[in-house]
Amino acid sequence: MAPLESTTNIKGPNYNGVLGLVKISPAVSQALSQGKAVVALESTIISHGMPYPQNLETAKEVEAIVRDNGAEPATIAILDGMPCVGLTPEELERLATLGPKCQKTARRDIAHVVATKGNGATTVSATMIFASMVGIPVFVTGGIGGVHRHGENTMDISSDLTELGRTPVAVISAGVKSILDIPRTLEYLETQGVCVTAYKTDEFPAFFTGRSSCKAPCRVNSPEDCARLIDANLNLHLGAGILIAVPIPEEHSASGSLIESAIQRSLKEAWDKNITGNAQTPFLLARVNELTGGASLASNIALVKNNALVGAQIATCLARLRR
Ligand code: PSU
Ligand code: MN
Repeated sequence: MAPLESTTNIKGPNYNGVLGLVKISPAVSQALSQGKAVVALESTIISHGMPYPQNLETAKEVEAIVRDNGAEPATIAILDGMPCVGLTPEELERLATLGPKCQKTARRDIAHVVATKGNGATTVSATMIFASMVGIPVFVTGGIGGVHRHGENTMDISSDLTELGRTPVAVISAGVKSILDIPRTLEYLETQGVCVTAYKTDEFPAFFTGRSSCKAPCRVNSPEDCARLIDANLNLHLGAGILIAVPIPEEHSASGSLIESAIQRSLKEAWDKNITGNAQTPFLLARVNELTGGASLASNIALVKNNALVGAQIATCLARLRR
């Protein structure tokens, strides 16, 4: 029998006591030690959220937008069992080509992926954990998971929501997709004590469109407003995260009725095929894209890039505030 050895090395920088359990790229490590702005990015959106090669192109463009706006991008994934914060171009390419062969990794999956030296694409929940561990308070994604439709019966509620309740990272997203139950998602976030705020609007955005008919609990009007909110949350040690919901730019917003009918059909197919659990979100995303002839993917890419721009501006303001 092979001798038992630890699955994580003990070398590397020691941010917040992480002691090499996590590999931090030299660029991210330098930015963190100098108090510069860093933006965390997730990897399930690359592996399961978009097809190749658009996933790789988008991931690279998003990193470039973050850099051009004064912050260091830190894409987070688990490679060969090692949680990585900041990927090399080769690592990013590997993740994108592996695609759904990577394990979709939420909080519950992390220990298993590390122990088996697997490749894990981190969801919002798992990405928040590693961002928080190394001291990155700002994280950009496309959309977060939520309470699924009929979630009151299936209990399918994304662990993104409980993570937001327990990990002090601000997540910049385009709100919650209408494949989910938006009013119940907002209720659940309230129960979890998560500050939910909409960016330059009173309405909580619904990913492909800026409109959900749900009023956002609060509103912010600038990156400075967001930075002050994050700073207050950290100073008070409230412990929970913040959701900053940025509406998709009007010119990229998809036709509401086209998307809605594709969503309805995809939901029915998922139900008929009994696609449940963590397979449901990737199935719905891919099906809605097929049924809209790629229109939903184009909107998805546009909103992620816009979130990256806003997120970098917020991270830059926050770094100035906390220096
Ligand atoms: N919504 C999207 N694109 C995505 C996801 C959600 O528009 O890629 C991914 C994110 O990684 C999110 C995860 O954290 O799906 C939620 O999965 P689930 O619903 O199984 O919790
Ligand atoms: Mn689920």
